[in-house]
Amino acid sequence: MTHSILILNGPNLNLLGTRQPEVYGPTTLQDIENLCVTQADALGFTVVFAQTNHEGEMIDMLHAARGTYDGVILNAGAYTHTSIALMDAISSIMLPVIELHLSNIHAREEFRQTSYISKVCIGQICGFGAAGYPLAMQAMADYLGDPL
Ligand code: CA2
Repeated sequence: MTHSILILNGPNLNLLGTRQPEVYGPTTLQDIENLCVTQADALGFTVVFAQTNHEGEMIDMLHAARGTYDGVILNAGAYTHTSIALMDAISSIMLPVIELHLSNIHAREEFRQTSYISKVCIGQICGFGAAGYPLAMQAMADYLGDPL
């Protein structure tokens, strides 16, 4: 058996590398997916990488994750700062969820310094750009331990 994880990306992250590279860098979401696949091979994980621009779809995907994946790495984008529904979905699924951000949300505008989801996630990684994704995968591997 191997661990299976979902890496879920939220609104506007499909635009990475194509607009505002001065804010979020030149890396595209496809580049990040490639990094994650490489890290999954190194960790012996099965990984599914997904993105949605829709809050309800993100919640549906989290509900469906229960029973399918061992953990979730979530870059919820701006829904991080707005969505109690997302917080409720995370707490309902009884799976370890790692909150991930490319940027250091604590060093940005005040409205980005609030996260509704931090309290229901096992931890947060932010500020390391695309490198945060493999870091989060390593953290999930450490949290899950050896597969049965
Ligand atoms: O730093 C992160 O990963 C964020 O989750 C990114 C979100 C932002 O709303 C969060 O506060 C922090 C935004 C992603 C938007 O990405 C864009 C990429 C290219 C052009 C415009 C937006």
